[in-house]
Amino acid sequence: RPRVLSGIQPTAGSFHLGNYLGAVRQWVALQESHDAFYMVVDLHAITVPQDPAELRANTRLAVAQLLAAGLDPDRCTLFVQSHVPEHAQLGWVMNCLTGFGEASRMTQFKDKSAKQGADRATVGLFTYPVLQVADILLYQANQVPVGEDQRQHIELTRDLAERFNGRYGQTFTVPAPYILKETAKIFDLQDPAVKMSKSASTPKGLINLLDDPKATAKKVKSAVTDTDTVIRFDAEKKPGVSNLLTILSTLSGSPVEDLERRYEGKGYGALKTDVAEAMVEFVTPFRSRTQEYLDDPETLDSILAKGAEKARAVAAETLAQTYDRMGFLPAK
Ligand code: AQP
Repeated sequence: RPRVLSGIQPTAGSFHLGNYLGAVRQWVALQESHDAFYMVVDLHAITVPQDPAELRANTRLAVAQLLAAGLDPDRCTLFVQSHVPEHAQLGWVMNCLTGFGEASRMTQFKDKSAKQGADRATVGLFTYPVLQVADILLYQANQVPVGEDQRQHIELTRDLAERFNGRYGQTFTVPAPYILKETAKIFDLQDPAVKMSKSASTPKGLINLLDDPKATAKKVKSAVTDTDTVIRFDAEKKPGVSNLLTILSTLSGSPVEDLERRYEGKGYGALKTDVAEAMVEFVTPFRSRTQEYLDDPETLDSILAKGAEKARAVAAETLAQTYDRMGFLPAK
């Protein structure tokens, strides 16, 4: 079975709809056909300041949401990044292989550091994409299921894998991004020109999966559309309507063309009502399943312990081979 690897941050509060449709939904599907490794990336979370108690709670919350979304620990390896020390170890090796200019060209860093102010952004935030390279290469992943915003980081991963292989001999699998066109980028409901994001979106434009379903329905109903009246997919001219069509199509399983036909002659109100309904139908059981996992921290921790053990077996082998290729003396 080909291998996939991906990660998600332990965000305060909840995953948002972009995280779910852009990434986690694919993770659930891929565990059936792939040897799948998924992790909560707490090492990445500390690139911005974190309160320790909150980080701990948010890490459990992230795991609970992944299980509620449908990850099955018998079908995939689910773990927490800091439980596998090889991430930080290979991260250092990759740092030493990355050009400063190369890292400086990462657009996510440019955006995020600009928002935080250059003096407040940490070196960790700067080298975050390089740690991500290590995350992927440790598992010899063939594919990386992510949203469009991660494409540049996967490109960097490919470059560094090829560079290392060229310099020291074939060591790493060169991974490909796995980005579904339809859901590669879910947009802010209030500003459909920008991606839905936990840090950039306005509260009204961001759908958090664990919000009260009534609030979610309200946000959908006040989504920004356009002054036209036709319900048609056109990402450039009708970004708001197209975003709603994408959301409904993915949640309901109906192709966008079928939806266009269904709403012929109908107004935006009808579309919004149905998107709101589909959202409520999805988030209601998601919320209760998440709560069930949170109420049982022992089960959660034992899932993570098993996941870490499986992940470490793979990661340790890759790291040992990497160290050896580079000329580090073996520890006797
Ligand atoms: N709007 C989106 N559309 C499609 N995919 C998205 N992803 C994030 N936003 C969208 C994908 O979700 C996965 C996890 O991303 P993350 O760990 O970076 O989560 P996050 O930090 O909560 O995501 P944000 O909101 O994008 O963070 P900020 O505000 O920091 O920019 C990834 O595969 C990502 O592509």
